[in-house]
Amino acid sequence: MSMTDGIDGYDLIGDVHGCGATLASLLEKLGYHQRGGIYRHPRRKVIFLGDLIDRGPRIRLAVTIARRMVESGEAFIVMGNHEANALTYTRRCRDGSGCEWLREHTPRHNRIIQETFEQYRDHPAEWEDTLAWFMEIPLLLERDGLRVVHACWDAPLIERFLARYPGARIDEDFLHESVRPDSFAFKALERLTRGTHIPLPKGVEIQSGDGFTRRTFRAHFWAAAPRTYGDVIFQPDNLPGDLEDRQLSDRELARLSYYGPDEPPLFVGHYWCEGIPALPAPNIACLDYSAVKFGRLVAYRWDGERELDADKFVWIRVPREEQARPRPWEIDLD
Ligand SMILES: [Mn+2]
Repeated sequence: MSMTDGIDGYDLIGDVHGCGATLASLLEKLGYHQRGGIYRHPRRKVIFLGDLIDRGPRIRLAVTIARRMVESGEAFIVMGNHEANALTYTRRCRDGSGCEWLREHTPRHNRIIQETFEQYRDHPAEWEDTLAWFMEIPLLLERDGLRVVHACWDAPLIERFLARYPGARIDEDFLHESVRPDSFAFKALERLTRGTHIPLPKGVEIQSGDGFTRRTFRAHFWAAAPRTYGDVIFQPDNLPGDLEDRQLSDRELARLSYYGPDEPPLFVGHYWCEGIPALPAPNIACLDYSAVKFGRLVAYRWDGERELDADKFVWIRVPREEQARPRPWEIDLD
């Protein structure tokens, strides 16, 4: 397949979460070289799957590398739930709406964005400018025969969303609408950047590996005829007891999205997989392998193939030992 701009292909990169030095190492491994503060490849472009910020040690570096590539046409990016969170967390509600911030400043929400705030604390203008850039990031991308979204490609929702936002970019009204659970903006932002969550039965909780207590589980969208929780669960944490065998109710089935095997290749991040990268379906790849939790920062080298190939994953391991981690090389940030 011939591609726009005559390039050979795209290198898709999963959730970076502030692992800026690891990102630089991954780009070098993929054959990108930095000149004048911008990473370039003579015949390829990068697509970032969102979630550049939060959690990791070098958030500003991660954002700067990605943003410079995007703004100079060397890369594309879609919005992750963490960028969406940052936008709503930092916006005051409109008068008469009965709330203070679009995303409530609860202890849980504070904790999620804490690292980002600390690392930008001495750079307030850069943070404001970064938030403005987040507003320009599309929720999805379809290009040269591939599809990209942070968490879930839900075709009916995307069709409605694109009818209102042909460039796939949101605006202020959308953000304000997105905090009302009965709104279309809420449904679209939630499904595209966070995927489908199924509430656990009353009283059941999961103590998750990332330290949070969860009362829902993450469901995937590539099972043709799912019947049980076990048929759709997609997360490292197991369901307690024998809940895997529990039948999905009609209501739960109606909530699920479905992406069939004849659709174009689709790349997502978000689901913090673990271990050696693998393909959940022949036309779907998840590239979030928990880099920030000492997993792998993962890329997929796509050359136009309709059927994906697990040999085309490329990754950098993030070891726990400080000395063994990628060197924190700086691209000139000024
Ligand atoms: Mn993520």
